[in-house]
Order: sequence, then structure tokens, then C-alpha cells
Amino acid sequence: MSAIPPIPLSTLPEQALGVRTHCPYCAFQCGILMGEDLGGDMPRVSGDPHFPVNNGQLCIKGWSSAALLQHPQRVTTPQLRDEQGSWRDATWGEALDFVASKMIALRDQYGADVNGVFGSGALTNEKAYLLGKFARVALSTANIDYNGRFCMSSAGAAQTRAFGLDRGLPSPAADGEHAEGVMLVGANTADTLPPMMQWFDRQKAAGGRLIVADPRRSSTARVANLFLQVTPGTDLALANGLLYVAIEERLTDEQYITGRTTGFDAVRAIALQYHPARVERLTGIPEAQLRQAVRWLATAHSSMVLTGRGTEQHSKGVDSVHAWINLMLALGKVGKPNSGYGTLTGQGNGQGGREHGQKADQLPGYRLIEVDAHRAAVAQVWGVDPSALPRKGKSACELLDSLGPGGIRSLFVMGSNVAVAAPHLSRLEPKLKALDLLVVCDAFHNETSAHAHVFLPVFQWAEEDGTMTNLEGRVIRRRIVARPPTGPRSDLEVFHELATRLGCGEKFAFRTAESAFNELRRATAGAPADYSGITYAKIEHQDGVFWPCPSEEHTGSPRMFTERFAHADGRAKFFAVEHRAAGEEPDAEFPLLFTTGRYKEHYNSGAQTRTVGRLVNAQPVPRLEIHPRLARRHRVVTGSRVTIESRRAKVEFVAEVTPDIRPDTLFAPFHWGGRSAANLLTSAALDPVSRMPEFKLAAVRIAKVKT
Ligand SMILES: Nc1nc2c(c(=O)[nH]1)N[C@H]1C(S)=C(S)[C@@H](COP(=O)(O)OP(=O)(O)OC[C@H]3O[C@@H](n4cnc5c(=O)[nH]c(N)nc54)[C@H](O)[C@@H]3O)O[C@H]1N2
Ligand SMILES: Nc1nc2c(c(=O)[nH]1)N[C@H]1C(S)=C(S)[C@@H](COP(=O)(O)OP(=O)(O)OC[C@H]3O[C@@H](n4cnc5c(=O)[nH]c(N)nc54)[C@H](O)[C@@H]3O)O[C@H]1N2
Ligand code: SF4
Ligand SMILES: [Mo]
Repeated sequence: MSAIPPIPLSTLPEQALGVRTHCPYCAFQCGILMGEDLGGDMPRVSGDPHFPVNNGQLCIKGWSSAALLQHPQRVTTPQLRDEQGSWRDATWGEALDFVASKMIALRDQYGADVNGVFGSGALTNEKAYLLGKFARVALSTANIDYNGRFCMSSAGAAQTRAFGLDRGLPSPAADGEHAEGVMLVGANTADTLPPMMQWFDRQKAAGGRLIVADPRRSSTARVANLFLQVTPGTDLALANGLLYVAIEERLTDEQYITGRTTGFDAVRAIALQYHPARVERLTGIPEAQLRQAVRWLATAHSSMVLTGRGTEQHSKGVDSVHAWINLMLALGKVGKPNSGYGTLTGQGNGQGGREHGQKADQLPGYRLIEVDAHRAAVAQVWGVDPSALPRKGKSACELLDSLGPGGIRSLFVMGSNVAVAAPHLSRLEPKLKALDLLVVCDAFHNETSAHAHVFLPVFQWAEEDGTMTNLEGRVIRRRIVARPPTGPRSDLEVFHELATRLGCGEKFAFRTAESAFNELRRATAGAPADYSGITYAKIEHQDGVFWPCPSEEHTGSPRMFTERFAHADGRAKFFAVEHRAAGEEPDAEFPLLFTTGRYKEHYNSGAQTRTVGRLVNAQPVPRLEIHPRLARRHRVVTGSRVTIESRRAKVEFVAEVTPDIRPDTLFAPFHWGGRSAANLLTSAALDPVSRMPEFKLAAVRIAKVKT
């Protein structure tokens, strides 16, 4: 196969210093400025004081993000496994020929769906869009899904069902400052979106109230006016219980319910079964706290409930989010100024990543792959026959579960470290090992690439152009601010090179990210997430553009649902939801609740942050949080080594004894792999609607390691 001339996707502008771009990590997408190299070996990063979301603030991950760029562990040469199973360097041509010929051979032998693709909410909109197109057009496989399934899928599904559209926040983050009441449910923003706390600090300083529901007195809970230390897995009962109190105290907004919603009667009938005594038994939250929380939310002129993964990553995550939405609809808050329901999107492009067709059932712009009119619209832009598009494929966990002989024999991974981030890892690992072909595109090796046959080294965030959509639905520009090392290529170029070898290179021949974005705009025109009116120039002038933006004259949509919801009748839908047991509940054998989450210093699977010295020094190992009462019973002190055992595995942690956690609950972060992986313990019980795994609840037992 003859090499195609590389596309000049990374051209450092003459004057890169001071160019505005965004942090590579989370959905807050803080504005950053790349400063001068102060004699060290990396450029200096500072917060962009003019970007209106972070106002110049950054967290420690943002401050240290430049360390990823010139990193000594950065992979710069394509790699293939040799006969002994060791990596050997290869040329790009050799590696790409190997990947494409293997994919073709597998397709010819077993059918197109044998090739799997796994994407990411870390990818720019352009990459996410082209990854979906690559799977459907170049590989003709139905089997593409992505790590957003682990992240936003429950809140996304519930918002789509309730409001007709899923945009994480219905309004700019800064509106939080003006909300009299804010309730954060299963969201530890002080650690996971630190610069967001400035809006809540101002909100409280102006007399507003902050309520936090979490099984741990987290850094966020510590600054709340009211802390509800909820039992893991019982948020749905908590929300229904709050609605009970609202109905009983006549705090619901009947005019709003009649004028803007449907389905309340069935919800009222169920909520009335959640009297405070029952709710206290289920959730651990006393009646006085329930009443206080509802009064603050209901009597405030403006109030909002914001959910995070704590309430969503459950096998009843979708119903739990419905319960929170029901509450805010019943209080008449959704679509009102500085009010409503929102979910705090997690990954850098967690929002855009879920809109443009990486999901198994989805095409760009939130179009659905099973809807004929949607297939036709996208097929036209792609220049293919609609009947040539595959149908709906497997969701992330199901896709990973079917890896190996008899199922999906090849996996192309772009932007996820599944060998750390997926649940029930002891089941996944042999499946990864049994693949005929595992390709990882990344800048660093990680626990997933340890099983790969091919490693394709790619550019990082600061080395290429593109757009990201932050947690507010604001489409922003990622800009080139650093020169890439020799060797790596853009993900966009990888698509083009592979597609060429698969016979459709012309459909991926974009000379710039902007030209790929312009095709994305056409593919989303008229769709629910309509980007057709967003241009690179407009993003520049407006500090980002909020979708939907259906024409070039349109300035974007910062606030949603003010007049109508996105359902055909313009109304929001209540969903009658009942508390139910988790995939596994504690029992005599495994009597404790185990839940997982994050440290401020590390990011997700840790693939990036575990390479940054400053972050590793601050947070070198995962610690198991345990209440003093439980610790005493097991003769555990801070620093003791303890074994946590679930039905699936045993993991050893160092204990951190803290009164901040419930006595029936243990917590560990999931940022580490290998034998310290929290996900060895978690289960793949899935939500029936979103197919979200139950990361936030497993039944475990504890033993002190004998020394
Ligand atoms: N520092 C840092 N920031 C990040 C990330 C990171 O890895 N590190 N990742 C980004 C991404 S991808 C995401 S998705 C977001 C996630 O952001 P968050 O949702 O804030 O993060 P988590 O720590 O996973 O979970 C939040 C809280 O849920 C609590 N919790 C556990 N079980 C339950 C429960 O049953 N009910 C309730 N109410 N709470 C529960 C945990 O104790 C935890 O404090 O963060 C983003 N920002
Ligand atoms: N137990 C437990 N497990 C969880 C969670 C939990 O709370 N508890 N949270 C879940 C959630 S919310 C999430 S989002 C997942 C996240 O977990 P993962 O899906 O593993 O995501 P990251 O760790 O962010 O991995 C991103 C990888 O992509 C690479 N990367 C970043 N940008 C690009 C790019 O532009 N191109 C390419 N080719 N590569 C790129 C990085 O170098 C890194 O190796 O974990 C989930 N797993
Ligand atoms: S809050 Fe998120 S976007 Fe902002 S600096 Fe920290 S990791 Fe980066
Ligand atoms: Mo996430």
C-alpha cells in the first residue's frame, strides 16, 4: 500500500504564546493560556482570565497539564508486537497496513460486525464524528460504542425521555451564582470541577443555600449548608421522599404542572408511598433534613438540582435521574431563570462526544441509527446508500463482554483505558487477551495497550485543532499551542490512512479539523443537536457557541426550555419511578457497601495523570476510606493494609480511617490499574435503559492483611 502524503494538521502558529485554548481534562474545559517556557523544559500554563466559565481559575491538573506534552514516556513511534510478544518499532506504513489488512481479513471471514470500535468523551467533536463515520462507512460495523456509556448515559437517557433533549446543563454554569437553592447529588465538584466552586461560593455569599447528598462528607459536602449523608444506592427513594414532603406541604407548583408537563398523577400516586419514616429507613436521612431540603428548594425564587455520577452510576441510574427531574418539575423550576435540573458532564468533551455518533444507537446530532429518516439524512451527507449503514450495535459493556472467539475479534480503541475503567475487570482481561487484533491509538501506553497488538502514537490536545463542547453545551475551540514531537500523527490522519486502505479514503480526506467540522455541521443540520450554524469564526468572536444553533445568523442557545420542551407537544414528561434493589445488596457474606469515585489530583483511569510527577507525589496510591467504628471492629488504623473482597475479586488497599464516611460504606478511587484496581471489585450489573454499569455500589467484606 503506497503511503499517502501526511495531512498538515498540526501547524504551530507563528505566535503560539498567549494563544487561548482549553485544559485537556474535564468537562469544565477551563480556558488556559500557554505562557513562556521559563527556562524549564515545558511551557507554562496559566488560567485564562477572560474565559467566562473558569474566570482564570484552574485546578492542579490544569496547572500541571503541560507536563504531558514533552513527557519522556510519550510514545512517538508506531509499535507492533514481535514474535516473542515484545513491542518493536514500526513505520507508519507498516503499522497501518497491518491493521487494515487484519481488519479486512477478519471481516471477510466472519462478517463486518467482527470489528469493534471503542471511542471516548476525550475526543474532539471532529474526532468523535469521524470515528462514528469510520465504523459505519469504512468498517461497516454496527459495533461501536464509547466510554461515555460509563459516564453520562443514565442522565442522558433520562433527560431525553423527560425533556425530549439531553444537554448536560440547561444554562451557563455562571447561573449557579444566582440560584437561591442548589442541591448537588452524588457530585463532588470541589474535587471534580474545582473552579465551579466559585459560583457556589458567590451563591452562598449572597444568602443562597447549598445542599449536598453523598455517602461521604466530601470536600464539597464540607462547605454545604445542609449535608444529606445518603446510603449508597438509595437516591431514588430520597428524591421520591422529597417529593412526598413537597406534596404534603403544598409546595408543588400546580399551575406549572398543568401548563408545562404531562404524567404527574402517576408520579404523585407513587410519591405518596414515600413517607418520611420509610425514606429514613431506606436512605438514612432523617425527616427534619428532608423537610429542610425541600423547603429550601421549593420556596427559593430560583433553585436547581445538579446530579453527578454518584446518583447516576447505578443499575437504576436512569430512574434515579427521573426522580430528581420529577422533583424539579413538580416544584415548577425547570426552564425558569437560574433554576431547573442539570447533570454535570465529566469528560472534556463528554457533551459533544455523546452527540455525534460514537454511541451504538446513534448518528451525528443525536440522530438515531434505527430511524429511517435519520439514516437517510446522514447517508446523504456521507455519500452512501442508507441501506449500507449498519443498524444499532452493542453498548460498551456488552461490546466488551462479547470480545473474543465467537464474537468481536478485533477492537480499535481511541481515548479510553478500558482495562482500568470498565467494571468487573477480571472478566475483561482474558477477553482482551483473546482478541485477534487490539489497536490502541494514544500518546501513552496504558493498561489496555499492554494487551494490544498495535500501538499508534497520536498528537495530544495542545498539538492540534478542533472543537470541544463543554458541560454547558458551549462549543469551544481547542487550538494548537505546542509543536508535536516527530513521529506521532493526528487521530484524523489515522482515520484517513486506514480508510484509504479500506477503500474509502476520499470520505476521510480532510486537510484541516475545520473542514471536518464543516461536514459535521452539515450532518447535524436539522437534528436535535444542531451545529449547522456554528463556525470556527463565530466560536472565536463569542467565547463559544451554545447548541442548538441552526443557522449562521443564530447566536446559539445558552438557556433551554424557557418556553417549551423538546417533545412534540412542548411539554416535559414525568416518569413514575420506584426504588428498587441494586444489582447486589449487602448480605451476611458480603455485608458492606463499596463505592468508588475520584481524587482531585488524578483523572479517570489515571493513564495521563499517573505520568505527572507533581500529581503522583500529591496522591501516590489509592486509599480505602473507612469509618472509625468499622475500623476498630477490624483493628484497622490509618496506614493498615486491608483486603476488600467482593464476589468477583480481592483487592488490597491502604486504609484511611475517617469519620467522613458512613459506617456501612467503604470508598476507593478507581484511578489505578493492576492489583489496585477498584474495578476488580465492581459488578457489571447494567441499567436496563442506559446500559450504565453499577460503579457506585458493590457488596464487599473487609479483612486486615496479617503482617
Ligand atoms: N479530579 C478529577 N476530576 C474529574 C475527573 C477525575 O477523574 N478526576 N473525571 C471527570 C469525569 S469523566 C467525571 S464523570 C466527573 C465525575 O464527577 P463526580 O460525579 O463529582 O465524581 P465521583 O467522585 O465519581 O462521584 C461523586 C460522589 O458520588 C458519591 N457517591 C457514591 N455513591 C453514591 C450514591 O449512591 N449516591 C450519592 N448521592 N452519591 C454517591 C461519592 O462519594 C463521590 O463523592 O468528574 C470529572 N472531573
Ligand atoms: N469504579 C469506577 N469506574 C469508573 C468510574 C467510576 O466512577 N468508578 N467512572 C467512569 C467514567 S465516568 C469514565 S468517563 C471512565 C473514564 O475512563 P477511561 O475511559 O479509561 O478514560 P481516561 O482515563 O480519561 O482515558 C483516556 C485515554 O485516552 C487518551 N486520550 C486522551 N485524549 C485523546 C485523544 O484525543 N486521542 C486519543 N487517541 N487518545 C486520547 C489518554 O491518553 C488516556 O490513555 O471511567 C469509568 N469507570
Ligand atoms: S477543572 Fe477540569 S478543565 Fe479546569 S483545570 Fe481542572 S481538570 Fe482542567
Ligand atoms: Mo466520566
